[in-house]
Amino acid sequence: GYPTQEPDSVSSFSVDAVSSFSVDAQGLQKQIDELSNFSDTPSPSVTRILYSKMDVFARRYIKNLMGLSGLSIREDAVGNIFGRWEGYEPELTAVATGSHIDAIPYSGKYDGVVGVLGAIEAINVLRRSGFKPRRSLEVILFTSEEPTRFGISCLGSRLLAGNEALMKSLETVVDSQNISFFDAARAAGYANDEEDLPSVFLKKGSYSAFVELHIEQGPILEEEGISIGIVTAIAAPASIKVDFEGNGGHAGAVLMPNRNDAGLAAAELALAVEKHVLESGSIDTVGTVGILELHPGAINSIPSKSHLEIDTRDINEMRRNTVIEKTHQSAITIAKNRGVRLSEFKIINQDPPALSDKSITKAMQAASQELNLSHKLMISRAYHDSLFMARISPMGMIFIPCYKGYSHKPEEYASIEDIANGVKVLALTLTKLSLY
Ligand code: HGY
Ligand code: MN
Ligand code: MN
Ligand code: MN
Repeated sequence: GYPTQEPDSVSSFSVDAVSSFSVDAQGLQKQIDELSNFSDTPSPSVTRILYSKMDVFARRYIKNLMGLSGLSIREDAVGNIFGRWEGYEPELTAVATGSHIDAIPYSGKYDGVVGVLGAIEAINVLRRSGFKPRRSLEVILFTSEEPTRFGISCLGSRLLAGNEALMKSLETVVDSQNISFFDAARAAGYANDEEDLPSVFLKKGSYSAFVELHIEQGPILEEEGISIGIVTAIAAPASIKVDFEGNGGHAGAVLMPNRNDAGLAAAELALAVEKHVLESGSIDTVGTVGILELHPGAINSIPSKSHLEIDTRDINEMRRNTVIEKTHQSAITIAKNRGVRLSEFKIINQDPPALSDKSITKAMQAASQELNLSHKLMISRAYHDSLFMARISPMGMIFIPCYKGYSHKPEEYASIEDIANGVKVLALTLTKLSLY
């Protein structure tokens, strides 16, 4: 890994370069605003779903900016986009940075975007400062970090990290309109069929480091008035899909003893998730039911089917797995007591946490110091593409404050000053990782 005390080639560059770092804050703000217009819902909300028309337009917008920054562009079969600045020792493994631009329904315009537009601006800052990369630098736009369309989070980075099971599941997965993954990918100009997928896998050691700039999506930095968060670990996410089935029937005519209400079974399970999370005894255990659908969805018809999706996480993998096991037990008990059928209890993903690479967090601390920016070590409770890049490369993340920690809603906001600070720390960190 990166040496803890910097070789003089690095420290000499970074000390005097810092003064010449200039972020085009106005231009960056304009890009953030323009990109947010590629949305299926009205401003200030952003909705940008994998392979939708808006997603394709936004991808074009980013590729254009990458081109203007002199990056050579390649796209893989699922639409991960790589913009490369060749270093003067191109045979060395490259340093990569990036994030995502897809946005869940009615969300904001900074989640992910700050780490893509900010990475491209970091390249521009380095070019303006006369920096020459030793290791090539690569900006990555990851396909579909959000689970919205096919229920799979970090689809692009999971494949880059070589997830065979995911590759298999893409052959059969369909979205809520019954469109298959490959029909959607083909329509956006990407993969035709499963033969195209293995080429997405990156070999271990493809990168000497991967770093991601992202809004904190929590309130700590803003509350403590700290400019930069340096992530030490990313919490372990899991998602579960559950279906209950009952007889349904007339909401007036069927007497209570004769009912097996799939909707109430789902409601009881949702509260059981909360109970099992709170039983963990740790503030780091979280869980919610973000999707709850009732069929037929008529006020005077007893739900004959219910579909719920559970998101539970913890920085401690064992505690998170205990919540999953207890939830599964509760689902079985609730189904028995209510005479409904538990027709599906499917764990979609149950991922371990990821630890940041110590040498990268040290480089980030040095960069923040040299830029005179207050900073602190912290964990990420949200997951990111970094969680999967950590499986094939040393990883680190830079956080910037966001308004009241709001995220995944239109009120999401980060000031251009905070974004510019993040861009400078990213740029300086990239020089350190590229020069050693
Ligand atoms: O849900 C998450 O943690 C990420 O923001 N998609
Ligand atoms: Mn998100
Ligand atoms: Mn994100
Ligand atoms: Mn289902």
